[in-house]
Amino acid sequence: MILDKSLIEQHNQANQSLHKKKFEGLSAVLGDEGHDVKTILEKISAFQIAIPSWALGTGGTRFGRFAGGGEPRSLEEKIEDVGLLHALNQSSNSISLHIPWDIPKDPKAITQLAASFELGFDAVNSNTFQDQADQKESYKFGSLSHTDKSVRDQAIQHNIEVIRHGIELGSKALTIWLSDGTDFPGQQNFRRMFERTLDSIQQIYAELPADWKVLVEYKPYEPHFYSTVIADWGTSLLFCNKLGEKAVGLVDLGHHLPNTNIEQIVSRFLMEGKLGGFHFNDSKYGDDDLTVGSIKPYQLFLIFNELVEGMSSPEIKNPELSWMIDASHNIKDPLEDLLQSVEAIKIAYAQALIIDRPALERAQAENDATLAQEIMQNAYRTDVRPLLAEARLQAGAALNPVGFYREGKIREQLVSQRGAKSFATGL
Ligand code: LRH
Ligand code: MN
Repeated sequence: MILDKSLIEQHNQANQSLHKKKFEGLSAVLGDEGHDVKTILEKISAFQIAIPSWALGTGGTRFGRFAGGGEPRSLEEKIEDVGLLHALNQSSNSISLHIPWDIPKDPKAITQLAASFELGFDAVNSNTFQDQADQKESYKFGSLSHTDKSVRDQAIQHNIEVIRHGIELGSKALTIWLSDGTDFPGQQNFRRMFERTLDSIQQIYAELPADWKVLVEYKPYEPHFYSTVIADWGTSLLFCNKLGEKAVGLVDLGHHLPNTNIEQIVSRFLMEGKLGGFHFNDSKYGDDDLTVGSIKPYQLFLIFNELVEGMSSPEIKNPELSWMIDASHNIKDPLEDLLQSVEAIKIAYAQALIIDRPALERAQAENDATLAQEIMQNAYRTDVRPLLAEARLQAGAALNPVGFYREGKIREQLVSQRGAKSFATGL
């Protein structure tokens, strides 16, 4: 669906006066606190988040899936939906594809269609966690770590094929999330599984173009429930250091055991110059893939505090990061959910940008934990949403994307175009 920009102007007209009051009030306060609001707005506008091609339809669990209707039936319609999100928030200018769920049959046409929506392609994702209908070897007992060389070779070839698709689309990174693992003690030798996996990824690494990265995503469990080859950040970093400078870690917020200090993991990866990017989502228990900031918004703020501190520090030499969402929508409208997630990520970024860093460093030097918390939470408890809205307004996007989406009855229009039972590939 191509959005008529004049509708966005009408929406902004109707919401302008209240927005102006909030924005001018906040800008005055931030100015008094010594912040350069113009620079903050530029940073907020420049911050773009990639949308996962596998999260534009309704997700589900093994217990059920409740389709919401009007889902994209093809990669072309998925690009249209991401184009719609980007038109509403001017903050989602790329798509992360998952192969083979979204194979670009005509890469030239797909790239042109994406460009017509001002979209590009972020990391491409391989998939050796499912058996495809026409597949010769099964991944039941693993893929890149499999005991059988012919299975490993098949998985290696798949990843090389994914790189080729990415090159045709202008992507610059391959994401490897390896589901390989075991369900029972004694089922496999941990060291041999690691060594086979390293050898396999080294063969994939050798096929990476000079300006590409491989993002090594870790996850503690699921689909295996006793061990996972790449289970935690330490193992991801081990692989990255053994593979080479193109290999960097991918932090999926849902891939941590309860109460893990993720912000410290981010600080460690940054310190080593090995932080490649994020799969943003939120969770209360496991890899729940919920709306970003819906459960633990303070943790997200603390993660962005490490990012802003690290990325502005001359000591840190870290490559450019891939900012991506990885979510699954069981009950919410997928597009509303993604709009809320992008907003939550940018809220955490903006809050981290207004932390009084010199004062915080002084409090840290004086071991004044009380003052440090006051400084951190002054930023966290500042409603920065008028900054995001102003950045959208200046970029020609909607002051209130979810409000516009509902007022415009966008889902109803998609259902009338695509039908109530249309089904999107993905999770
Ligand atoms: C695994 C994961 C991975 C994707 C998949 C869709 O849980 O986070 O990033 O390949 O979700
Ligand atoms: Mn992920």
